[in-house]
Amino acid sequence: MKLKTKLSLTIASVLALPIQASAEHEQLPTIVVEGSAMRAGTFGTAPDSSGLKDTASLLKRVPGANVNRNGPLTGIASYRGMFGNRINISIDGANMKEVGPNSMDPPLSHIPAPLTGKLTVYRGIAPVSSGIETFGGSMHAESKKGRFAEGDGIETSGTASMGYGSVEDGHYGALLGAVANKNHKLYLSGSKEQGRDYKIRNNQKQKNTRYDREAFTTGYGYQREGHEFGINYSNNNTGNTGTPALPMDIEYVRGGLYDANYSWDIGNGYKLKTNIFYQKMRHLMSNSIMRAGGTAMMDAMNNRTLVEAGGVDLAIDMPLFDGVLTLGINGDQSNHDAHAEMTDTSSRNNMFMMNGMQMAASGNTMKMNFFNDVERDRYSFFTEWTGEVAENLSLDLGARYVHTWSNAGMVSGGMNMRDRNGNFTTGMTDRNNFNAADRIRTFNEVDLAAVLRYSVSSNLDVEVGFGRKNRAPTYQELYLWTKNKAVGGFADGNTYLGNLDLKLETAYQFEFGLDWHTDNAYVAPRFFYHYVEDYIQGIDTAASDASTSINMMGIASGADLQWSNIDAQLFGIDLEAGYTFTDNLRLDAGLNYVRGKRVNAPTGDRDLYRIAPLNGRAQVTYEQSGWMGAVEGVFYADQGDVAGYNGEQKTKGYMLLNLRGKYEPYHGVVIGTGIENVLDSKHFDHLGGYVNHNRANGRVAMPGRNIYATLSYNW
Ligand SMILES: [Cu+2]
Repeated sequence: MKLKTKLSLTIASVLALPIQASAEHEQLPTIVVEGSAMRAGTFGTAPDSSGLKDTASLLKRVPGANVNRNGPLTGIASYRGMFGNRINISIDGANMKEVGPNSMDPPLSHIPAPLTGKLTVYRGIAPVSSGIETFGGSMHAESKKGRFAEGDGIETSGTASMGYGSVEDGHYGALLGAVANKNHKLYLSGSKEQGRDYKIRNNQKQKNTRYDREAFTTGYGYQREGHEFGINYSNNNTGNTGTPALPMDIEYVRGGLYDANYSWDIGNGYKLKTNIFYQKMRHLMSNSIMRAGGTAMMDAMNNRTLVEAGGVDLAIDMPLFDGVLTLGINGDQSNHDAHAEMTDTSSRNNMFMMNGMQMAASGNTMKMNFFNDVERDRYSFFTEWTGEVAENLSLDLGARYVHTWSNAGMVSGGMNMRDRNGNFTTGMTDRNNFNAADRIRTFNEVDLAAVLRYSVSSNLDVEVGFGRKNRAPTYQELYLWTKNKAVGGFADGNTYLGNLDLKLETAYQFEFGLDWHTDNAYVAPRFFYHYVEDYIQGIDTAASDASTSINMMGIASGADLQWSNIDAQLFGIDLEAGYTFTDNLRLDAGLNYVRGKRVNAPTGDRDLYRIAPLNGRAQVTYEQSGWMGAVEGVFYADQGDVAGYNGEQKTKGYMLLNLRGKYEPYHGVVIGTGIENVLDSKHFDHLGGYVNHNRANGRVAMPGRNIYATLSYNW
């Protein structure tokens, strides 16, 4: 495709060579933004230190993207106001499922940053080929896997990295080694990260932010003229790790992902790609490892969860007209279980008892399965054509069909409430209703995407895109049978009730982008407008009021909200710009704005929840062969456009100053250092949650000043 070649050539000429050279010795994942003007490495050369452990943190540097941070390792990807399940994320080609019903382990947390090789984000309307439901965007992370040998002999390659951050007294270390010849490759890696509660300002600490994780990956690769095969395993063992924005913390997340892929370049433009994965993970969360759960202050609570999932992808490329036609099928299946235990140790929560009396002095344990035998299966096929329709005019056209089937088993347990006479109620209304209901749900979706790119001149490209994307409700949104806070990391401080009557969401998307670039400057704004039919959001309903209504003394204690369908629109702009002053000195900047509103709201409460305020960043980089230094300013505006329905709190704007440096004393050895939040000021991230999932506690504060140092060696 002529246009694409031209584009990449332009990008290469904008790129100063030292950036490219240093990128290959980067201890960090390379950020690739598909369909974007973002110059490789512009921001990636000096990411913040949290990006050294958590891949999701890197999204803050991607135009339009951000992170909903519920904990140090719990970063939920957000793109243009959409987040969680609305974004398709794959890890090594697998559409991984979370084991935590409250997204304590979002997919990007599976492989730690030091072992992540590449993070790809599709800018604008994601192609249908990039995943099963690419409703709000699509992202792919790939783990590092070493290299095949270039010569005839056996070669080794690898990476070793370590780092320290003062703000949480945190450290990490990672080692990957590969031995390979031209055809075979074996690799093995391991990593460890650990840190304490981070400091805010003046040595105050933010509770429940310590972390502890070990990971390892191993795999084998084979390649021969036209054939490439790989089989990989990645294991995550997260130990006691805080999630301050959620009601509990992580005791552990353990388990692994197996994936195998094969691609065959048949010739004459024909290509075959296949991928298969299997995943099994276990998780335990509780409120007694970092909080007062299990004491007279707070009843003990824990939740044991399990996920088992697998999937298959197959795609064939073939030439058609002046382009490539891709036909593909995808399918995956996941099974979820969550069994909670609550032990009555406190008279403060009034969790079990009535009249302020404790149920049993010794503590009474109640068991309950929130999700039992939940299964969700997706079957999908797609076709996509990418090619040139006229001189300097390229077109991507795609269509995808998805069939989703889900079911949930019978549940047991529930609030052992006593009735007015002091007898335990046996017939919990919520449970009985749920068990009596038909719980099988199916959804059929047709996604369409059309993106037109026109190269007006050697300096200006224009992109126009239209899309229709769908998302079926999650199992949590459908099957949360009694009021609870396990809602996919929503972290708004409310309790929710699921809804078996949910319809799927349909978004109509429009995109308009300009990319102006010369040899030493670029400006690339993107405008977008999304209209979402049946957007799923919490509403105060009769059912939510009635949930767990059998309470003591006949006082209603319903769920705050129930998942329901409304209509919504999201629109905004994200922009990236830069200027190269000399071969050594350049400026890069980004600006993001998104507004999300309910359509036809019955009251004045229109704003959607967890939308990042207007924000931007600018970085001046001085780079010479061997070293670089950068001054970075980050700016977030006040966010006053907050959701009323769930009591979202406003946040104040802030600015951060960061200084970073990097030095390469020998080829492959990189020393990095920097100071973040130089002024040690105290701020609140609008996309963070509330301390202990309680709005009365206010928001989780962001880290104070952090001095960090890293060392890496790549060979
Ligand atoms: Cu959890």
